[in-house]
Amino acid sequence: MNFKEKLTRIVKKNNSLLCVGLDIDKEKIPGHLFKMSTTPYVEFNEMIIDATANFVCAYKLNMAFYEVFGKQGFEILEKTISYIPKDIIVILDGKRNDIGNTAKMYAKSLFEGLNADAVTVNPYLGKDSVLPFLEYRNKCSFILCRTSNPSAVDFQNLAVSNNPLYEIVARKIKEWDNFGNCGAVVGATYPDELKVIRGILGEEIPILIPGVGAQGGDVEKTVKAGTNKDGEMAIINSSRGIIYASKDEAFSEKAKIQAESIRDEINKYR
Ligand code: OMP
Repeated sequence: MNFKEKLTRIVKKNNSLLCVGLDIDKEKIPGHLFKMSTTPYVEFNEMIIDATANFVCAYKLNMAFYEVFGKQGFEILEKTISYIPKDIIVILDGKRNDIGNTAKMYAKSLFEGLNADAVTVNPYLGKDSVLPFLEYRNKCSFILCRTSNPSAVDFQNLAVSNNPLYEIVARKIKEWDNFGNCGAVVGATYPDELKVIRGILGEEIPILIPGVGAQGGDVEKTVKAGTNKDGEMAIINSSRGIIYASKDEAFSEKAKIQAESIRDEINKYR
């Protein structure tokens, strides 16, 4: 089964475009877990997964939040990935890239070593750096197009041949999508740009859209601008807004309520 088939199935099964970001942070994880468990981060992720798995199409693990723990972080990452139900999409978010020879190793480590369904890829080095990721035809490479942070404008909105750079990147993503395994990353905090990018990408290319929740992206505008005409091909991520909804012992119940409520809000506008 390829990535889009897997995505379509889980979107239908859970009636959801929601992606929960498992960005573990020592400062934010409920304190009692450190007293009751020798593996508090794994425990935390497993409880969040148990609570939210019926309301998501994907989980996104940002590598930085695991790499910060060194060897132990890698173990937490592996255990968490293996705990995620097999029909749910796993996105490894490392925004990787380098020259082709090195990019090949990044792609291999994420897709083969860690068995990701999808990854995030930086397009700054151009086509030959992205191609090693696209060799994995059954997976998906989400290419950074218009990020959610305020300083995204520094480069991404610069006019190149009279077009903002993010439009040129969107056209390249469309051009590189020969095997139906390209996606784009566009922040929910810029719905106008998101709409333009959806127009360039057409109906079939999935967009990973982070920025609702803690970063304040508007759910209605995001859904209307980012989905295709069938209300699909968008994966809308919230990390802190869901997993850290509460720091008390009922944290996973609160995360569940939050995930269900965002899932339903997204569906209202599809
Ligand atoms: P919250 O702001 O806590 O919901 O987390 C957002 C997650 O999405 C983090 O893991 C970010 O690194 C990631 N992200 C963005 O916030 N903005 C982007 O433009 C791109 C990403 C990403 O590629 O996932």
